[in-house]
Amino acid sequence: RRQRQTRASASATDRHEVVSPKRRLPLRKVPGDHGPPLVGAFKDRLEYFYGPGGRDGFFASRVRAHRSTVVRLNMPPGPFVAKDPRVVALLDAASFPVLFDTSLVDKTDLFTGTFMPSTDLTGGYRVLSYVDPAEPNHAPLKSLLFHLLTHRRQHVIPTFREVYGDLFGLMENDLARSGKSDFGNHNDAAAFGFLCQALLGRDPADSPLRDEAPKLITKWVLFQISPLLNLGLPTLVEDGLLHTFRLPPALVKKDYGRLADFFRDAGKSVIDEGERLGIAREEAVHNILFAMCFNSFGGMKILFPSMVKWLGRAGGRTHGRLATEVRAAVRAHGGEVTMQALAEMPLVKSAVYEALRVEPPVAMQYGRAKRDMVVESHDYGYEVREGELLFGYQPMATKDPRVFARPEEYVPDRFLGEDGGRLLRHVVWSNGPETASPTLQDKQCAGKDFVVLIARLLVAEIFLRYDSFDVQVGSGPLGSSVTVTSLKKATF
Ligand code: HEM
Ligand code: 243
Repeated sequence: RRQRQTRASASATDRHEVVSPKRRLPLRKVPGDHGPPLVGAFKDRLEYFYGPGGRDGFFASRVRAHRSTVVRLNMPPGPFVAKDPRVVALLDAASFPVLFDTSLVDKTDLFTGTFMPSTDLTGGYRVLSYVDPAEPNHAPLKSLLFHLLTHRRQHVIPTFREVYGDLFGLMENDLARSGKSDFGNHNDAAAFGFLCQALLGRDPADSPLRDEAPKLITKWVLFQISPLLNLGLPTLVEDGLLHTFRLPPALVKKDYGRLADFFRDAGKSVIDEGERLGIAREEAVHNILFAMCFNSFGGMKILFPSMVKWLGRAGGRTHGRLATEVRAAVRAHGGEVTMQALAEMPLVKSAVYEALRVEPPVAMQYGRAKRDMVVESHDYGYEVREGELLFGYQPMATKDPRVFARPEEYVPDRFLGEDGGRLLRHVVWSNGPETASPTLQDKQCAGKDFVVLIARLLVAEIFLRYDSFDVQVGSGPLGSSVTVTSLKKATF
């Protein structure tokens, strides 16, 4: 049977290397066990959410106990939300990328992990994020989202500058009044306004949604992923309710309807394009809604505070280098932020990649083995059977000490130069290497380039306006909560 197994090596960059005999490593059975039914899942869930080391500690303790970075364990939520919590966890940079190889793993309905939220929350449709590339609607839907992200490309930078310029104006007012300003609240409002104006040419403030969309969306997101979140409620309430049962979709139906009405109207030209691609108008509506509200708004809600946190903590010397670089590049382009000016900001680029490495905004990815195979880590090959669920915890891949020096540190210039560039393929926030682009055949994030662009725009905007700034950081259910405590206006 050895011959019929496929060997998946993660450090592999091409098909040739995947089966390269050079990488034959000693075989090892995946260590760890799932414990008895129900009890094992329950114990792992409690440790994951409420254990002393938190989520990171949960995985690190398994690696220590079994002296292995590929282990069996149960992932939350388990019963009664998920049918089967058992996974083979990939906890290093070498084994993780097997999840990107759609010839080896099936991604059907695995977007949120071991359970899929009710399609009642998405207009009755299985939206693209849950669809495997082998399904016939994957390619048309992904094409539609590429269109959504590119058809108004000339509006992205000016709209971003206008909306996020206003955000910093509001934050300056807060600071003048009370000495601090919460970034998250302002970011929620700005993110949705920016997305709709840039990608659809419509300001939600001038629609029946008024300024309510961020609240409606946040609640709707909660109804989908509450089984995965630590909301800081009393343990018995939170675990006994939110992690054990699904919240009834009927309770957000009205909110969802208002969002759908907005996109049905504001998205007309994108929906038209969907029709040309063979996508029914209603299916396009709900896919556009999901891409804008879950993927894009949800992503910005996690990534932008994370960017501000790591930049803020990086300190004055780094701020000075960034401000110098950004202002020189913008001056060289007639005082405008352009794609060309951004291309001439190597430190900004590196600082963005480094934030995406040190804190990947979406930490967990899943894929089901399509056949018996050997998953290769650095030192061992692990036998995996067809049908087993593979799970990757991305922070342990992108902070693998075998790949990255000082892995836990935010090193803004890490990716500069030739040596830095060689590390980029190990940055995998987008469900693929940073050196690759999403295609119609894979599950790499459709928004990859857009996300990197707007993160660079955020850094550029900050350092055009300010020489330096300070932050206070706390944690929230979806990423960091960041309070800005000073903004030092640009002096050069
Ligand atoms: C897929 C992360 C923004 C659209 C993914 C996946 C990840 C991810 C990890 C893979 C999920 C999986 O299959 O396991 C992020 C992060 C974002 C972001 C961290 C922001 C910070 C966006 C944006 C869009 C988008 C702006 C806009 C269209 C998608 C879509 C997929 C996807 C459509 C599924 C791709 C496919 O089916 O081939 N994203 N994303 N994402 N993302 Fe993003
Ligand atoms: O702790 C966490 O990582 C919380 C986020 C759970 C996300 C569920 C799984 C979603 C998978 C990929 C998502 C990609 C995005 O485009 C944006 C995520 C926005 C989450 C609100």
